[in-house]
Amino acid sequence: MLKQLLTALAALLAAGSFGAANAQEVTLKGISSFAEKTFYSRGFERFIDKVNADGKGVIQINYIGGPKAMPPFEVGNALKGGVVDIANVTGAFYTNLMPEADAWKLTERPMSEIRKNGGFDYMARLYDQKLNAIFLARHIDNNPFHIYLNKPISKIDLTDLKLRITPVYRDFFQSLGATVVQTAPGEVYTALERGVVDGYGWPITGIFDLGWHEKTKFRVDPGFYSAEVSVLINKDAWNRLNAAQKKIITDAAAWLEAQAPETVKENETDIARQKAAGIQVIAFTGADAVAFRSKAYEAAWAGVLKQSPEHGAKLREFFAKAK
Ligand code: 173
Repeated sequence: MLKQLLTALAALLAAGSFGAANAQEVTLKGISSFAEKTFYSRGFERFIDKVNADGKGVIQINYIGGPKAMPPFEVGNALKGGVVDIANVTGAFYTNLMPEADAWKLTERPMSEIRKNGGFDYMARLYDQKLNAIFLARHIDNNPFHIYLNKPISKIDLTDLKLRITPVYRDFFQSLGATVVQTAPGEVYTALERGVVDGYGWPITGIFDLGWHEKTKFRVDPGFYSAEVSVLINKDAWNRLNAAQKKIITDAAAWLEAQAPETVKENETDIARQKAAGIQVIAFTGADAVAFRSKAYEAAWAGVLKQSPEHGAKLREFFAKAK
């Protein structure tokens, strides 16, 4: 009798008709706004490997790929509409939907603190309202941006220079007199090669991934801000998950975000690699460095406040260094 019951139960489970849809393995469609296997995709790829290992028979992520599959500035829209379920993307790439997301670059406190001081919850509400999404994990932090140039500068002035940007750098570079042109990362190499731009903004890591070191003469120090790349999930996709599926995702997300401080080691590796590649450092030091960095933050916060006065003021309280 018991044996018969168990056989019947096994048949039901195999047919997926037991416990309705909840017992079935769910597959989420995942996309990265950075090229596959390059620095800013690697954390997401580790996250996918973990979910797919821990989630066998429960939840899986089908990794569609990077910008070859979808233009990076479209990823926010695709996530919002549920065209993709889970995305690796930085706030600057979806400012069309949520200008406040670009303020992540201005955090001067660790994410562990921002998750406690109300800043994370404040942002989470904006992700809910504006992007129909849940912010799972920031895997890039402590990773400064820099100006890379092919023409030297001797003072903090970018007049007569044409620089490749994303929203990350716009206000700061323009405040220093630069002419700016926005491109996806995939277009930077060609823009440099053709002399369409005299330089570009990019973090300290990753310029080797797409070969830009071949077309880069100078890096300007110090760096500024803290690059943010994060894993987001569409809210409807999230709401369809059962408790076990959600747990696999949230555990992997916490695991991934906990690794973000290790970005610092990669910063050091790429600084050495840039030096070995012959990239010269134009260093502003002392009071110049202080002025350079405070200009960077002032210009960016002014930009955030202009686009979103109320939320911007709150975010500044949560994100900026305590005075
Ligand atoms: O320069 C960029 O494309 C950009 O905005 C960015 C943001 C985070 C990480 C790497 C690049």
